[in-house]
Amino acid sequence: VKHPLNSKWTLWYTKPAVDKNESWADLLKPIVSFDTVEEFWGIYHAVPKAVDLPLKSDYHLFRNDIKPEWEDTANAEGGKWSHQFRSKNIDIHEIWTRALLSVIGETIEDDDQTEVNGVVLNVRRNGFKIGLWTKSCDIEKLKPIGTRFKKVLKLSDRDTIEFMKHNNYGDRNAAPLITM
Ligand code: M7G
Repeated sequence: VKHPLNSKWTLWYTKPAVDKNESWADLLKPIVSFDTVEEFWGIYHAVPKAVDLPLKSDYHLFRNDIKPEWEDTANAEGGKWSHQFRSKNIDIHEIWTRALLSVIGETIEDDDQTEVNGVVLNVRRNGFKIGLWTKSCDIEKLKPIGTRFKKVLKLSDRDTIEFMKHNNYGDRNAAPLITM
């Protein structure tokens, strides 16, 4: 017996660029799609753990046929909640697993919502970053999702998450829409 998820999900991977000529689109590839709990665990055990990924790589898990890009129509009006883990003293494997489960199990959002489009892990020199991508920038919807996201990431009271709209990405002076 297989246990269906509410949506199909696709895992994408961004490999680190080896030279400057490689574009974002050349580096980003879908790996595998699934729509049951059992398929999720099979894939989870088959792919490299977060701790074993190279610097400058990303994992992206996105709903249905949404691409993990600002340009996708499902993302264009939205943004992301994100947190950068500056401490090396975290179990990123466990935290990333919790993030994946909260997204595919939809415990990160209310039952009547599909506000969350996907979740992204960035492996960077200054620490791991996890982003939760949403369909809208509706503050009333984003706040409860953000509260749950902080719990999923096991953040302390001192830690914050920021919500940035995608449409001001690249603008160094842009302020977060919400910090909490
Ligand atoms: P990042 O991986 O989101 O952040 O973006 P970080 O490496 O600063 O932590 C890195 C770069 O990847 C951006 O400056 C863009 O060149 C490219 N990039 C990232 N995203 C998410 C997109 C996207 O959605 N669309 C396009 N066209 N480029 C992107």
